[in-house]
Amino acid sequence: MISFGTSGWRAVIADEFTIHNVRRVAQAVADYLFSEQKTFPSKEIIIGYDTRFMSEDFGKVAAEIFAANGFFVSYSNDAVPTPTIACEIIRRKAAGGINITASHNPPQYNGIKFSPSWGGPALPETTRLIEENCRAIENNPNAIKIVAFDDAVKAKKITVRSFKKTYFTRIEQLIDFDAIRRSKLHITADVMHGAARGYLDELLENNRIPHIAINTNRDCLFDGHRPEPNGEHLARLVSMVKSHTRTFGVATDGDADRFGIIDIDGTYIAPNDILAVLLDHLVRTRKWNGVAARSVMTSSFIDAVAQYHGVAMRETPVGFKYIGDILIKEPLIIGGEESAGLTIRGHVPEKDGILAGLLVAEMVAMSKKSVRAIINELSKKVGTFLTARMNYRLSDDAVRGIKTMFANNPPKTIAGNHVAKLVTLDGYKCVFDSGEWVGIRLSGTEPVVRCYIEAHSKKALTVLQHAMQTMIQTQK
Ligand code: VG1
Ligand code: CO
Repeated sequence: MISFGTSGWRAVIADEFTIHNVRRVAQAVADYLFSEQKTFPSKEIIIGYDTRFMSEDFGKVAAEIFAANGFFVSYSNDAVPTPTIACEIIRRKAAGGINITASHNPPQYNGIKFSPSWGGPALPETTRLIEENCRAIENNPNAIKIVAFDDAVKAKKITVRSFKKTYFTRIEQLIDFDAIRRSKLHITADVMHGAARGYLDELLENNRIPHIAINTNRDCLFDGHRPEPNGEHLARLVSMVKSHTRTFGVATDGDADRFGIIDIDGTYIAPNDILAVLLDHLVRTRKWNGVAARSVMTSSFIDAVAQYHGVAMRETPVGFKYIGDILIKEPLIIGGEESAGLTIRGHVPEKDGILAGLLVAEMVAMSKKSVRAIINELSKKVGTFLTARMNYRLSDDAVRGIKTMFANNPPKTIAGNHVAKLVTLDGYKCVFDSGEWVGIRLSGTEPVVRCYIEAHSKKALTVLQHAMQTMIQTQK
């Protein structure tokens, strides 16, 4: 059973993530393009991969299928960020692209992300058809067409390329590297052994920004933890930033579409806060107006900033595909998610951790203040928003119990707070009269239930955390 979750298909290597299943998915995507989508800009497919175990080999396996199906494949010569693939799909007017990656998941996983010609992560209406094709192929193994990689290269059906140039040009158009250079800010870049190596560090090098890059070697075990740039996994970056003056830390996840920010004093800054301060920064420095977007479990700090500047807000289900879709259709200034994904006007409809880190560096450089100071100043104008996110591994029975409770008898009060609104865009979000809220949903990338909380004070945050903990534990 191959299924696409919040972003792509992910599975444990050698269990479900096998060469055979990669062939199935590639054939299913090829079938989708020919039979369901019918028209696409060209017969070109972009193929990239991350730094995981055998990712480049799985990429070749996919290339062999697309070439045999009559596509011209641009196969990356190295591990490549997901946003770089998005950029290349759009520049080459390709039919789409795939990335062999399991993003921030633990090392045992690999996966496939598919983006159609518009460059953003495929929407559910697309992945549903691909899943159906996968099932049809399972019953008819002859449906898979294959040509040997080297033969296809000789026949010019597959070309091995670097996707760097266009991407670097784009980032250099969007980021004020001169401002960063003039500020004499030093940057420590933690690429977490992932696909930003050779990208984030090279961009800093090419633009003469004093920097140190860490964890640039390939390590398929990612130092023993998943390559997710949150507070738990950036100890080395924190200690480097603490031991150097005027140094700011940026990190990226396994496929470089998420960011992690370590302020100049060595503290980790929540992505929710970054989205809010960046909207303010973009409106003030770029003079942009239009709309901003966030997924449902993301903090309303950005809403408050949007309201302050007269910018309209859009709320989406979880997953960057929905934000990407808004970027294509509306004058988006910035769109983001609490999980540390964002993109801005003029960029691809895909989240980009490299762009995000550099944009925060630009903001710090221009304002000559720490990120914390910028957040505090903004909070004085629009209010304080504190957030928490908890993950629970629950039994199937417990998950069913929670679902049934919210579907049939959603709580009317939680920890004494009256539920004023129940948002059901993705899971359940209970918004209280005060605007504080709690949310609960099933992850589409990991076998966990996620619980999200937003409050206006530390005390309220703790009270709500306990209430949710109790609610979830009584289901076990
Ligand atoms: C998580 C995040 C979501 C993000 C998705 C893909 O999904 O919550 O915001 O878009 O991962 O990120 P879920 O369903 O597990 O909560 V990535 O960097 O893995 O492509
Ligand atoms: Co990612």
